[in-house]
Amino acid sequence: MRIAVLHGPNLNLLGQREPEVYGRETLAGIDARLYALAGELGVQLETFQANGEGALIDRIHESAGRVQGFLINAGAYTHTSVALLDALVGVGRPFVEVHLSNIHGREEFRRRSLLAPRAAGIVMGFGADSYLLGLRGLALRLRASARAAAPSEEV
Ligand code: CA2
Repeated sequence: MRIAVLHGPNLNLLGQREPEVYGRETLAGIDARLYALAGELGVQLETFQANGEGALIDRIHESAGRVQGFLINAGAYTHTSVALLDALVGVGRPFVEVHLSNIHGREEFRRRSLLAPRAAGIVMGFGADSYLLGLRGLALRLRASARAAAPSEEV
């Protein structure tokens, strides 16, 4: 089982700015924790960060053939990008949406996620742990789907 982790705009700044909102952990630190957990779960992982919407969409298209699902923090595109939603839905792989902060406890414009209605699940408000919880949830979901599709095989 292989999962792609996608980090959206400005998340490369993690740990350097706004620690009171987003914590002190760097993106590299989060990725390292995700790789460690993926090892425990027996999942293969790839991670990617981009500030541009097009780069994220290209990555979704390009990686969809080799991964079974996506774990995505789309950053501010969560609230604005129909194109990103279309890409995720278009490739036909389940995705889990994650956020460091609780977007419902912040400004009005952050409370709506365009991705949420099509997400397999959403985890928010636990800082970097949101990613780890989201990865566990996605791996469980993918494993259950694989078992349902091929009950006698080891998945
Ligand atoms: O809480 C989250 O994970 C967000 O997806 C983070 C986005 C924000 O636009 C969403 O509403 C909620 C922002 C990511 C920007 O990250 C920064 C990190 C450090 C310094 C500046 C920005």
